[in-house]
Amino acid sequence: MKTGIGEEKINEAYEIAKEAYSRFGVSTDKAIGKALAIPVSIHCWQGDDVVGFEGAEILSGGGLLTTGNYPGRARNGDELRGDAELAFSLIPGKKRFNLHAIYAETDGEKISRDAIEPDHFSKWMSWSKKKKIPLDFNPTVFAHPMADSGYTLASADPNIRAFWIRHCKAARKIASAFGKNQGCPAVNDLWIADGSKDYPADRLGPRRRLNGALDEIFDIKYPAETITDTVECKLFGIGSEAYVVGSHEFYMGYAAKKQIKLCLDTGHFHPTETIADKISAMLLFVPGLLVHFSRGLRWDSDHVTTFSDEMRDACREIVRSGALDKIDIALDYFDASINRIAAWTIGARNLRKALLEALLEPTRLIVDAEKYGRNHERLALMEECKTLPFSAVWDYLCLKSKAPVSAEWLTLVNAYEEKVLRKRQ
Ligand code: RNT
Ligand code: ZN
Repeated sequence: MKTGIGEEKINEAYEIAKEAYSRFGVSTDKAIGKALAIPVSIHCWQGDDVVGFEGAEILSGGGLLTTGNYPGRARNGDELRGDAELAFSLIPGKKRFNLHAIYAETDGEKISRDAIEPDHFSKWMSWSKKKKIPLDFNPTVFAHPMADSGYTLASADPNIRAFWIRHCKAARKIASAFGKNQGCPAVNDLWIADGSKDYPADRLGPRRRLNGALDEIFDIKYPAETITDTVECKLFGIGSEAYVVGSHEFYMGYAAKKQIKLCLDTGHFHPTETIADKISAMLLFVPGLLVHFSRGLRWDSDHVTTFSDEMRDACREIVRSGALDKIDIALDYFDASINRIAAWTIGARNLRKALLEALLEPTRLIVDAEKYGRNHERLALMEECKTLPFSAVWDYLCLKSKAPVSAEWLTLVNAYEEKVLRKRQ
């Protein structure tokens, strides 16, 4: 496969593209600058199949499932950081790195989840500072004996509830320490799997308990410059097909009540329902959003995100909302059947591509057509945009930001697989 494209050709194609977009009043240079500046939070858990460093061999519980057994899963912090660094070099634009509580590094000491401290993430924090990659965080409220009943923060057992409240408080403390260390807030996303496989008789009780538990967790105040709190809703999971305590309506209400951000995960709604239309609606009632880009294939299967209509629509809505500063953008999927660095790279490059495409939309022209009732013009412009020379702008963005152009990055991933990943067996 010949992947290299000469710099001259890229520049030439870009000049033609630039002219084509300018006819619609769009500056490609500006769009590139903006697209590169949007932080994309890359999830650490694609690198090791959501196993973490607590000694587990596979992901179990929480209704999450990784399948496949491609060689080269990262087995410790150093491997995960090394793999992530290669991915970072292949993904253009601003990046963050998203950790889960199970990625604490405790030097072999067994620390209970409710007793983890910022110190257990000191390696992550110094790496983050050195690489200038800010961190985000998540409490891990699954894959643990205290979660075996299927209920955690909504459990009827006060001991179980208290344990997870302590864990979530510890997570917020850690996130806030990240924020202090990196000079910008760490997003701390709270997601729990609580729910029931079959129809419950009492839907209200668990929700009332979750509401109370969350109040205890969020009543501790941290400076907004250090932490951004978000809560993530879900429709169903494996083992919680009939009922999920933290549903969309539940967290929509909760986030509005507490004035914290709501996390919309693209895989967490009915299969025909997409999140694009939810963005503008929710922005009126909460201080902001976190979007988890994932890809459900028939169910919330967490496949690697593709450059799909769903992703492109969501990015367009994020950009059109004019609220980029209030929307945190993250990836959330895990595929153990393919090279994991490629999985990161494919998903993250797609997301950056979709953001660039959204920024290249001649939104003003389209909105004007709509405003004056010229809806044929609105439709015509939307359709014309689809065949503008977008790929030339994308290639140029990669070239300018020193990321590999086109499929060039595959050579680097394949070489690393040979040299490093295949030796991990
Ligand atoms: C699960 C949620 C959640 C997790 C991560 C690992 O359905 O999407 O965000 O994927 O916390
Ligand atoms: Zn998610």
